[in-house]
Amino acid sequence: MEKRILFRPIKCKICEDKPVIYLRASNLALCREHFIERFEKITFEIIKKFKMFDKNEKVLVACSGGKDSLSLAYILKKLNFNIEGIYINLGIEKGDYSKKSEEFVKKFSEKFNIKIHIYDLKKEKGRGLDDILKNKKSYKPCSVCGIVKRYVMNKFAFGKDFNTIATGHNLDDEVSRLFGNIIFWQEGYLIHQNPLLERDEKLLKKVKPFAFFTEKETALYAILNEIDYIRDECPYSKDAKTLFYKSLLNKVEENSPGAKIRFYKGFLEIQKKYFKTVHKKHIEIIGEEKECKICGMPTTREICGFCRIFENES
Ligand code: Q46
Ligand code: ZN
Ligand code: ZN
Repeated sequence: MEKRILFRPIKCKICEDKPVIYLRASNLALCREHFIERFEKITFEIIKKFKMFDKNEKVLVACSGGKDSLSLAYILKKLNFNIEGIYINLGIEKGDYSKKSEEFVKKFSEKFNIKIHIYDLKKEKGRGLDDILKNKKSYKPCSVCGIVKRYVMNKFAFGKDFNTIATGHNLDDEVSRLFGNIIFWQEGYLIHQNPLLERDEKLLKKVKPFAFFTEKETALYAILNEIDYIRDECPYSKDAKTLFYKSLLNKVEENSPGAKIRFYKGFLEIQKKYFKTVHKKHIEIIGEEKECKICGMPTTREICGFCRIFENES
C-alpha cells in the first residue's frame, strides 16, 4: 500500500507563530490565540445561523464533566449568554465514575463562577443507573441513560424560566449517530437529528452549538483554557456501538480528510429537502403524542419511557 506522507505546516496561517493544531480537513495550522479566536467565532456563528438562542433567553447547559459540555458552558458564558448548567449524577459506581465527574463539575462551577444545578438520580428516584441495569438485564445501558438524561433535563427546565437546553455533542458524536441511524434506516431518528430541535409544547428547544467541531478541537479548546475535565471513559461506553462507529469514521477521515464534516453537512441539506414537514412526518412514523398517565410529560405510549423504567414496566 502506498504510504502517505503528510506535510504539516510549521507556522500559524494567520500570524506565523508556532501552531497548536493542524486542521487537516481545512489545511489550516493555527497558534493558540488564533485557534481560540476561530473556535469562538464559529460557535457564535452557528448559534446565530441556526437561530439557536439569543442573549435574552435563558439556556440550560447539560454538564457531564467531560470536555465538550464544560467547554460549552465556558464559551457561552464568555460570549455573554445567559446560562446555568445541570449535572445529572446517574449513579454509575464502577471506577467512581459518577462521583468523579460530579467533582469535576463542582470545581469547574467554582473556578469559572457558573451556576450548575446537581440532580442525583439515586436520591431523587431511589435507584441509579447501576441499580436499574442490575434488575433488568435486557436494558441497554446507553439507551436507558439517554432516556433518563433527556427526561430529567427537560423536566428540570420545564416550568422554570429556561427556554432552551444546550448539549455539547460534537461532530464525532453526530456523525457516528448518523451512521448508526443510516445503516439501520432509523427514519424516525433521522428526522430528529439536527443541531436545533424547536420547542414542542412541553419539550424544550434543544441545541448543539458544537456539532461542527471534532472531538480533537473541543478537547484542545478545554485544555488551552485550563478547563479540567474527566478523562475516564464511562464504564458502559465500551459496550456502546458509537465507539465502534467513531473509529470506523476516523479511518475514513484519515483517508479522505473532511469526510466527516461533508457527511454531516450533506445530510442536513438532504434532511431539509425531504423532511420539510418534520412534525407531520414524525407523527406518521412514531405515532401521535399523548400525555404520560403518570407524569404528564409527552410520550407516544400510555406511560413515558422514564416512568416505565421507574415503574419497572417493560
Ligand atoms: S454516560 Fe450514559 Fe454515555 Fe455512559 S451509559 Fe452510555 S450514554 S456511555 S455519553
Ligand atoms: Zn496565530
Ligand atoms: Zn412519565
